[in-house]
Amino acid sequence: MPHLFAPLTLRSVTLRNRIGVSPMCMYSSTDGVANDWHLVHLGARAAGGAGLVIAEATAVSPEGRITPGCAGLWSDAQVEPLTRITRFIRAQGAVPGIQLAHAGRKGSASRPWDGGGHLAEDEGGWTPVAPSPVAFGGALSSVPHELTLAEIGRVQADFVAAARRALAAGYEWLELHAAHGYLAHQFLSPLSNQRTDEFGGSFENRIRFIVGTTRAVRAVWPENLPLTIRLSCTDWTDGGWTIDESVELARLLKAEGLDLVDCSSGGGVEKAVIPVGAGYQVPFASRIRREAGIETAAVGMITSPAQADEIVRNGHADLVLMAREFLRDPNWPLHAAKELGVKPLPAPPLQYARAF
Ligand code: 531
Repeated sequence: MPHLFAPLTLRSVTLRNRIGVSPMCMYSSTDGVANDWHLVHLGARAAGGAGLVIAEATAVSPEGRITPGCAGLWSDAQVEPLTRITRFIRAQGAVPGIQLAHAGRKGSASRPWDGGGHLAEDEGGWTPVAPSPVAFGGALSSVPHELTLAEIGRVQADFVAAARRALAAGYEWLELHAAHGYLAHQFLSPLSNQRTDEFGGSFENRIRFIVGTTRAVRAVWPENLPLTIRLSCTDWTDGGWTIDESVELARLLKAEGLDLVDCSSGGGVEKAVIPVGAGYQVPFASRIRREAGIETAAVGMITSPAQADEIVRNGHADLVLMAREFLRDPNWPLHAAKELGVKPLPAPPLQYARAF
């Protein structure tokens, strides 16, 4: 089994190690356009030695944003500032990735540091959309508009158009966000999907949105570049989406040309009881990898080099993604290599060499 600092090749993209920066919302865009903050945030972590740097949940349409500050790729004007970022990430030896997303009923919220609740239209918000007119609950109390069949097709077309723009911006790794209670997850879970048409009810119907979206995106995303998905592998709630369903979905998506499943969990309902602890989601990555025969990424409460290395060495996942740990230490990979005694040590940027 490879170790944390062994390269990973998917299609014709090779990561220099198995360490990725998880997509993290920055809530710092205006009209969905990336700026200096995003360049520094993502660029610093590429310079810090990550193999993969994934840009935050990037909305495929304005109403698909979580907050008015979220990133977007619904317009050609959003491409150029991202091109600057992908160029810098690549120059540091990392692979630039992006997560495409639609927030569904969790959209139209204020930024977390402003409370995170739903915004009214006169506060800069909009009417969120969803598979069914069921509010998330708590501070996300707006009842969403139930998508019509034509509107579902439109959202899927938005994913395709955004994927084309991501390619134009220089991204080499595309992740579809189907986790954390956002639109694709809302279709998957019976707790949020109460439709009686071909997009709701049976497993086959609930997965129809993401299977169709994956197929349509794969058709425009180049053959030589990896296409991946983030799943909430379980709702941690009776009557919700399950790990067994995730395994089955992973098998089906592999047949559609999907290359990797990024295994997260939760976020679909307000009151789930989640056993959060070190590496608590790793068993999902391990099971999907083993039973669906697809590459996986482990994410969630992964902080120490030994822990990350163990996940890869024991074949639980092919890649480890970290979020908060990368906020604490942008140079985590360089520090981890030293701690693990990796030989030869990965080279820091020449400008920083004297510090490592
Ligand atoms: C945290 C989160 C993790 C797991 C379940 C629910 C929420 N994140 C998720 C982010 C937005 C900010 C909070 C996204 O997935 C876009």
